[in-house]
Amino acid sequence: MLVAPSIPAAAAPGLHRRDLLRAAGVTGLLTGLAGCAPGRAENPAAGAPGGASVAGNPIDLVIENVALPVDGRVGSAVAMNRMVPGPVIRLREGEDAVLRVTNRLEETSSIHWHGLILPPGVDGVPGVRFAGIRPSETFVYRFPVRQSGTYWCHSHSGGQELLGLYAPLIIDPAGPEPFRYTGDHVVMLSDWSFEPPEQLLAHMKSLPSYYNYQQRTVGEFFRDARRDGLGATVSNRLDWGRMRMDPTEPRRVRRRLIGLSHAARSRFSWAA
Ligand SMILES: [Cu+2]
Repeated sequence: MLVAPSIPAAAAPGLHRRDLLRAAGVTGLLTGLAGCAPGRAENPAAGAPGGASVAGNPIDLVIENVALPVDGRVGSAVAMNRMVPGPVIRLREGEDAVLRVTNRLEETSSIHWHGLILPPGVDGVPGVRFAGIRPSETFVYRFPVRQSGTYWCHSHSGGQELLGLYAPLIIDPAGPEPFRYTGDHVVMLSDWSFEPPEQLLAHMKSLPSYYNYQQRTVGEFFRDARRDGLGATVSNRLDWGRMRMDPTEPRRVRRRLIGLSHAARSRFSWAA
C-alpha cells in the first residue's frame, strides 16, 4: 500500500489520486506495478498500447509529446512509449542490452541510463562522443549489462526530464535473487509543474528551497520516515533476507521505490 505525505496509514485505502496530490501540496505523479502485469495504477497518460513493461532484445522506445492530464489541467509532456513515467524497462545481467530509441520530438533528445556501468559513449549524456538523438532519428544503445537491481533512466536534453521523460529500469540478476518473493512492485514518485522547465530551473538555482513549501530538512525527513514506518519497512526487508521463507506464507512482495521529484520533497511511508 502506498501512503502519500501527511496521510495517516489508516486513511489510505480509500484515497484517490487527487487527495494524494492535495495532501502532498505538490502535483505528483505516481506509477505502481504489480508483478509484470500492466497494473499501472496512476499513469496519467494511460491508454497507451503496448503495456507498461518492456523487456527482451531489442527494446523499442519512442519519445514524443503527449497531452498529460494532471489534477484537472492538461500539460504538454514528453513521454516514452506514450507514458509518463515511461514503461518499466527490464534488462538482465550478463546479457547485451539493445535499446532502439526513436525521437519524434522537434528537438534533440537523449536517454541517460542512470547508475549503470557503461562503456564510454553510450551512457546517453550528449557530449563529445554522442551528439544526442536528432528529430526523426532512431539511436541504438548497445551495452553489456554488468549489474542488477533497481535503476531509472531519463533525458539529458533541455527540460525534457522535467517534462516527463524518465522511466524505471529494473535489471534482473544473472543468478537467483538473494531473497524470494511472489510479487514485484515498482513505484516511481515524481512531480509535475505547469511552469516551464527553464523557469523552474532558474528558480531552483536562485533559491534551492524555492519549491520546498514546508521548509523541511533532510534530517526531519528521515526522522519522520522512521516514525511513520519507512525505517521499519526497510529493517523488515533486511530481516526478510536473513529469514528462511515460511512455506505457508501466502505472499511476499518486493517493493522497489524510485524517487525523482524535481521541485518537491515528500514524506513517504509504507503500511503493510
Ligand atoms: Cu541520471
